[in-house]
Amino acid sequence: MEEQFMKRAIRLARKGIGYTNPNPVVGAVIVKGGRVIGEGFHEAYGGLHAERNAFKNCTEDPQGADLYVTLEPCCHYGKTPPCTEAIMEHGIRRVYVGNMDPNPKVAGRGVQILREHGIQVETGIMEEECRKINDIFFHYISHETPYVALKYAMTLDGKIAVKTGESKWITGQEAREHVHTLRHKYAAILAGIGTVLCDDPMLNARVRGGNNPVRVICDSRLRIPLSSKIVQSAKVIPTIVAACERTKKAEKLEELGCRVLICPEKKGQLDLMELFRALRKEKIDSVLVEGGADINDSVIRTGAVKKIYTYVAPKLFGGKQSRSPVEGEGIERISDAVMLDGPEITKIGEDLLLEYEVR
Ligand code: AOF
Ligand code: ZN
Repeated sequence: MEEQFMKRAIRLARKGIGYTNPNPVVGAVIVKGGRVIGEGFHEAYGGLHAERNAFKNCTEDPQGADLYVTLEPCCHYGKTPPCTEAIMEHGIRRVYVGNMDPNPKVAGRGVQILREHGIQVETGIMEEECRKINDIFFHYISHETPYVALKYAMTLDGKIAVKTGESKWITGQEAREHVHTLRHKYAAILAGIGTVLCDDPMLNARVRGGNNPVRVICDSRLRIPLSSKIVQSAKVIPTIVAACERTKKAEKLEELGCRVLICPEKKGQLDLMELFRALRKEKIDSVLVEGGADINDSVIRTGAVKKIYTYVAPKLFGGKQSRSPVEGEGIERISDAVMLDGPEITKIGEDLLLEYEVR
């Protein structure tokens, strides 16, 4: 029974994915006499928390009811008053919690306050499933870098382009559409200047009602063309051009709506770790890297990458000169490999999506 209602709360929470960053996604279900009498989720950043939405949607008096919530109720005054107060005011008898809230402002005190007021609290209900929907939040709240994920599409022989450089399209229509749901989930999308010069992409999230990620272009020498689609749309979609020095062109880019962010250089290249730190300071909780072979290698070597999404197309390209997803210098020993856990496998149209966690 407990699992059944928590599962429902998780399903509700998932509806908030992409809309709540950098806050968590949270779902809540109110149950009385074995029946659901109210439910809600955290719908958007700055909006009501899941618990308060569930109370708002109650069809009966929740006095004496049980509350199922995927994340420990908050006990702090943030953009909204503490949920612990709403729970006590409505006379909830018992609270079932998925995850404890790692936010230092809460961190166990939400549960403690409820118990001190005579409310029975059970914690750790479907903990792992609840944690999974908030992988970004859990990382963000306790690190000085965002949650970084890498995404690429390749053929079964591990190529991301044919030898002439042509790379459109590797995967089928459905997989390409799926990428847009990823872009919607992440607060920022990172690409290198090479990708902009080669493909002139938009890097937006083309899903109905979806949120566009902030576009971050790694462009140490400010080579991005003023006529590129990204620069031309920078007044509508937030765009950061990360460079190592401010040249005259920076002003022109700013006039067109870009933000030019100056990052330190490391071994002749833009220091990606410093870029990640700067993004985190601006409350960007997650970055999806959609780069080419070189930037993919550079971000992996920062150690900041937590997740890899690989789309595999049922095709073979062959060719020594056809590029692969991660290039750079490479390692000398197998024991130096970046190790991954997974995969979680989903078939999307004719392609496979493999999701790995970096160990
Ligand atoms: C949410 N939604 O449903 C719950 C949250 O910025 P605030 O004031 O909305 O507070 C955000 C914090 O509240 C968040 O980091 C988390 O610790 C806690 N719980 N947050 O956005 C919710 N229950
Ligand atoms: Zn709250």
